[in-house]
Amino acid sequence: MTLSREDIVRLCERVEGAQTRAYAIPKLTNEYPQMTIADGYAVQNELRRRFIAQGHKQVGWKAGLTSKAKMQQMGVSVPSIGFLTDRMARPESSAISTADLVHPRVECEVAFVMKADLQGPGCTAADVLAATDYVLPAVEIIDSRFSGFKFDLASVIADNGSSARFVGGGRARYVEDLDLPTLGVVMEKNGEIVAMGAAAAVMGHPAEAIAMLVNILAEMDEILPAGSFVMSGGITEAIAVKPGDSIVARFQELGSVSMRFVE
Ligand code: OOG
Ligand code: MG
Repeated sequence: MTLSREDIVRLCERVEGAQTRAYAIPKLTNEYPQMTIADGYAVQNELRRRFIAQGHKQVGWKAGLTSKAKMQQMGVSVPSIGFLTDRMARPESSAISTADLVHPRVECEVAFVMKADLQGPGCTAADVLAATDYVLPAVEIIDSRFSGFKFDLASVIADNGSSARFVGGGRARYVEDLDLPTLGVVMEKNGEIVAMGAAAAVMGHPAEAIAMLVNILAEMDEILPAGSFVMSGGITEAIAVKPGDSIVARFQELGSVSMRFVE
């Protein structure tokens, strides 16, 4: 780590301001070029601590940058994790305001709900599947707070992996009844197909992304508790949305998730 405790608090306040008041900020590495991934997680952890102190409830975690499409789109090469809270959840079919977002984009993900605690290091996809209660389709609304989408991994991790909103829906299924990697997804915006893919795009199997997440948590002395809602990462690239747009994500075997965006 290169950041002092003062730097961490300072950067956390900067990210918190950008997230809660919806404005863009320059990537943190402009000012702190030595920032490492560990520094990014130190800022993210400080943000999580502050949100929880303000009464937000953590509901789970997300893996990000787990598909080649996303890594190429974002110009990074290692996945990341971020935390999810009750304030980020939105109901299915709802109208989602963009007034409190900077540059929202949507992506299709498979979400896992866990029935047993998981602990790394050494967590495998098989461990994840054994600890999974069920999976359901989800759309994540990510919102990078960095101007012009110019960022690097340390900055995006500090910004909690661009987490902003998420919507779960469709049909919950047991993993043993599905062939997850071959599940197809199609994203429609205003009735037109804008992205499609198969869940294998996420590290060959979305459970691999959850295993990776558990192993990253272990480095921070954290476990993935039973009951957690975990998003395994965008299957396709993220699609920009603006007020007036309506989105339907159709998942083979899992049903669909829809929402519309308003001012
Ligand atoms: C980082 C968030 C990545 C995913 O599913 O890959 C992510 C970003 O693209 O801003 O959530
Ligand atoms: Mg995502």
